[in-house]
Amino acid sequence: MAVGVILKEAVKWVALTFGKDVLFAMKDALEHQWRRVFATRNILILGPKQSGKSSLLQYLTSGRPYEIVDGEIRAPAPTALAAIVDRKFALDKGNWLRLKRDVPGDLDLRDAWAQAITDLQPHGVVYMIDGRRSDADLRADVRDIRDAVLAHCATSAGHLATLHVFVNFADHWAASVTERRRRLRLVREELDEVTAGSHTWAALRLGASATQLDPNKKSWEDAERALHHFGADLTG
Ligand SMILES: Nc1nc2c(ncn2[C@@H]2O[C@H](COP(=O)(O)OP(=O)(O)OP(=O)(O)O)[C@@H](O)[C@H]2O)c(=O)[nH]1
Ligand SMILES: [Mg+2]
Repeated sequence: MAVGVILKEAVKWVALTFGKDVLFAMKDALEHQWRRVFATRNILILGPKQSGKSSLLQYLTSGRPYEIVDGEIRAPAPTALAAIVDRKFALDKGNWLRLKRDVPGDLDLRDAWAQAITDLQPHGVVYMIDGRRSDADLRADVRDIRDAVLAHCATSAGHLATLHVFVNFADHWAASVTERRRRLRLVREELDEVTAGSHTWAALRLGASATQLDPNKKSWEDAERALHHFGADLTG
C-alpha cells in the first residue's frame, strides 16, 4: 500500500505489514480500555520468533489473540516487531517514509528492532519470550535484552520508562502455582541482572508476567492483567 493511501485511510486503518514483517497499529485501533491505559505513549512489542508478538497485538486490537478470516482462524504472518503509535506519529508522513527506508523486509530481526527503537523512541517495551523453553534458554533470552534492546535506548534514556517481559505460553509451562512462581522469579532475577550496575537504567520500571494467548481458549485474563501492570508502569 502506498504511503499516501495509508495516510488517507488512517482513521479506518487497523494494522498493516510494512515492508515484509513490521506490524503497526495506530493507537485508535486499540480497544478502548487499552487506548486509555497506554495514553499517548509509543510502545514496541519485541521478542524472538514465534513468541506471541502478533497474537498480543491482535488481542489489543480485537480482544482475541487471533484473526478470523472467512470463518477460520488465520495463521499470523511473521513479524520482526509490532509497534503501537500515536495518531500524531502516524499522520506524520516523514515517519513512514523513514521507516520504510530503514526497515527493509530482509533486515535481520535485531537490526529491525534497533532501527525501530531509534525511530520511535518508545516509552514502553513488551518483550515476549516462550516460557516453554528450558531455564537456561529463558535466562539467555532475557540476557539478550541488554544488547538487542537497551543498548539502542541508551542515548535517549529519558524516553524508555518501562520494560516488561511477558513469559508467554503459560498454558503449557505454568502447570502448577509453584512452577509458575519459580520461573517468573528466575526471569525477574535475570532481568534485574541485565540492568544492575547501570546508572542509565536505575529508574527503569521492570516487570515479568506469565501470559497465555492460546487461540483455543475463550478468555485471556493473564494477558489482560499483565497489560494493566505494564500500562501502570508506562504512565506512572
Ligand atoms: N497455546 C498457545 N499458543 C500461542 C500462545 N501465544 C501464541 N500462540 C500461538 O503460537 C503461534 C505464534 O504466535 P505469534 O503471535 O504468531 O508469534 P510471533 O512472535 O508474532 O511470531 P513470528 O512473527 O513468526 O516471529 C501462533 O500460532 C499463535 O496462535 C500461547 O500463549 N499459548
Ligand atoms: Mg508474528
